[in-house]
Amino acid sequence: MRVAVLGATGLVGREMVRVLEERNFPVDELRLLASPQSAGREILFRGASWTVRAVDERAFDGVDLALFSAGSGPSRIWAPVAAGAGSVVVDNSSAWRMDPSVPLVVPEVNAETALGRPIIANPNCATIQAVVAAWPLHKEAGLDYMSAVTFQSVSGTGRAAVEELDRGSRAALAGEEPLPSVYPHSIAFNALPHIGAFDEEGVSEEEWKMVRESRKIMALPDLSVSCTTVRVPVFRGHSEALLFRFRRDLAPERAREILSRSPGVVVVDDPASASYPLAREAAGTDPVYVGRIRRDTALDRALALWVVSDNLKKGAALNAVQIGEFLLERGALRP
Ligand code: 11C
Repeated sequence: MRVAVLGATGLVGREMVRVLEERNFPVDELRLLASPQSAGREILFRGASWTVRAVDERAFDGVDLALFSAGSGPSRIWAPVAAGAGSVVVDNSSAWRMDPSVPLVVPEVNAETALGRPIIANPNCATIQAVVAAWPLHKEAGLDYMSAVTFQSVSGTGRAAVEELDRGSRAALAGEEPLPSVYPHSIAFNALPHIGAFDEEGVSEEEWKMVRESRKIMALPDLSVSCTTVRVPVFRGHSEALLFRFRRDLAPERAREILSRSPGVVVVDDPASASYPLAREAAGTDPVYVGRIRRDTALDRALALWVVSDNLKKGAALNAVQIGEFLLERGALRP
């Protein structure tokens, strides 16, 4: 199997390489691709050093699976080139997500939609963990409303933001005023209700991703979704306060039982012993952790949950590789 990673030097690209290795994906040749500025860097894979090369028109020749995490602009240019060369593209940018001809895939929810498609979109990290938790409960009780308030780590923005949190925290502790450059305000010891640009109604891009992508992945076009997305001073791992309202009553005990045997989910839910999902414990791990499962204090037939996952793993690289694994299992990749 020839596998390409476009955007190989970015945070998600590097995680893709690690996840391919960790899961023992059958890679015979790994083609690490990036912009010309990043070409020549070396990345370790299975104990050997692989050189990053600049992406060009021939870069995807012979490639079976191309994992993209290079941003929307490069994706729009290179996904058709890779697909034209016969590769299956799994794209982590937002370029193709809402294109009706492109499936938006979370394997635990809608893996089958990926079959036979040249370009497959990997959803936004905050959306993935919400739908992994929502889907098994929807199948039981019929989801009709979802509210989400997110607490998203800086690694969702990229390496410069990780450095900004580190620098800003040190500066603040030294009694200096941290100077932000990535975010409009200092992220150190702060919470910014601002992820992506705001539209004329004041809704942010990240909030629209939660609304639109959840509907598309779960094939629930009429699902009502409320959302506020917030950036918090956490390095890795997104947390979400979710509220699901169902058509039929669903007891918290039953929801816990269903989630405990749902793929990709780990229930951590014993508030009496201060046991609930935490970003620092989720960081570097695969599952979507769910806890604080309880009836909502206001709405009938509604449950409140606390859902945490590593945004670079299940929220990005792992989900993309799992799509590749599903295609491989179904014989939908060449060789
Ligand atoms: C964040 N969710 O945490 C974003 C990162 O559309 O894939 C991922 C952006 C995307 O800032």
